[in-house]
Parts: sequence; structure tokens; C-alpha cells
Amino acid sequence: MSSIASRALCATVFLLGTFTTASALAHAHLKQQVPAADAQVTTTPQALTLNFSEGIEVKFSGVELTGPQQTRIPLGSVKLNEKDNTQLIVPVESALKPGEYQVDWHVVSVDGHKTQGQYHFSVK
Ligand SMILES: [Cu+2]
Repeated sequence: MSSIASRALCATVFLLGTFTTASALAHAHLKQQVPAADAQVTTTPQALTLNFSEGIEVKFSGVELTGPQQTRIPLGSVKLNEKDNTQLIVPVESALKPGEYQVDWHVVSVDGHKTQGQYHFSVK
């Protein structure tokens, strides 16, 4: 489906939703990420990359990384790929120790809808 068509569908769903019950069709869902969900990496990634199903409003979006012992890992500021507004890039600015990491993301898509989620990866 083209993005114009899906945006139109999304707006339609939104309008219908105001008369019936809220619906979550066609918002920005996380499609793919690097490091991948549940992946095990051997080196610190330079950045977390998150690809969504719709364009993202970067001002209203954020990503948090939590490491072993619930340590909050400092990240650089969230950017959009200049050529692809569905891709968020978050620099990782310090070396990651071995262990389990959790990524929490929240975004607002270009149609103004909020979505959020989380996934894990590990560092060997
Ligand atoms: Cu939407």
C-alpha cells in the first residue's frame, strides 16, 4: 500500500475511531532493528537503528537503553535518517559491557499517533 493510501486509511480509521472505539491500525510499528531483537552481538554497536512502518516525528520520539543491573546507558540524541523518515538512529557513545540490554522506544508517527514498545539484545 502506498504511504498516501495508508495515511488516508489511517485518518479514516481515526475518524471512525472517534465514533466507535479507538483503533490501532496503520500506526508506526517497529518493523526491524539493529542490533536485532534477541540478537547477541560481540562488539558495541555504533548506534541503535530502528525502522518503522511509517514516518516518525523525531521531536516527540525517544529511545532508552537499560543494561545489566538496571543501568541506564547514555545515548546520543535521536536522529532521523536524512533520506528515510521511517528510520530512527540513536548513537551509542560508550562501550557496552557483556550482558543483557533492553531497548524501550516511544514514537509519534507523522499522522500524530503514539506507539511504544521494547526489545532486548545481548552483548557477549
Ligand atoms: Cu496512525
